[in-house]
Amino acid sequence: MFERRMLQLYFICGTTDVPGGNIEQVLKEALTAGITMFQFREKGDGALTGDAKLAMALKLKELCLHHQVPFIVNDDWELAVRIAADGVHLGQDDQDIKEIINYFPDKIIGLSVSDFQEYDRSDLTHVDYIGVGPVYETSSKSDAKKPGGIELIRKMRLYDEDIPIVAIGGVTNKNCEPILKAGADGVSTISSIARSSNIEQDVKAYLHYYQKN
Ligand code: TZP
Ligand code: MG
Repeated sequence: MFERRMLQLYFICGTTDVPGGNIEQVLKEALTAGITMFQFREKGDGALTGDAKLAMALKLKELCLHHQVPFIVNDDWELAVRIAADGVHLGQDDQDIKEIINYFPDKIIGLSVSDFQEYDRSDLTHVDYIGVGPVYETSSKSDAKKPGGIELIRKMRLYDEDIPIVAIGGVTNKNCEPILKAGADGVSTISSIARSSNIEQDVKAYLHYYQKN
């Protein structure tokens, strides 16, 4: 069951996002340090497929379960159903949520929204949170749209005062404060954790912003 605070530090990762390739080790460290949600986003050149992807998803789900952190699958809703993940995150061009909602009773559903046109054409009936971005430039998504900056978050929050928002794209623990002040409930990141040389320190620096507010 979704809770808004789960969005505070939402780590997204696939095997190809990790230099050296040890996603399990990275996730273990990130969970121990206090991430609040995890999304398995296995895509792009060299990504695992088939049984190897399934086996990795099961291992990562197990790690999340141990830390009581929701495990979300990006795009691949059939995999999410098959392994009884805590939820699925879909993009604008992925499966229509209405058609699969019956497979996700009481599960978490996230949707990517990069601008107001996308917001307007999205049916948010079953959506628990929206991922809004990119806020800043990102090198983790090849087809990312133009960054909308803090203004995108501020305007989205005014546009919908209630929907849980997690900001994405180029976020680090050095630039997250204005994003949260602009009305995001949390931030999501790939590279600032996957490529961190000190995951514990970097995760704690993010969480610090919630402790002081
Ligand atoms: N959607 C919009 S930007 C992005 C996704 C998946 C990539 C975010 O990666 P990073 O490394 O945190 O900029
Ligand atoms: Mg997608």
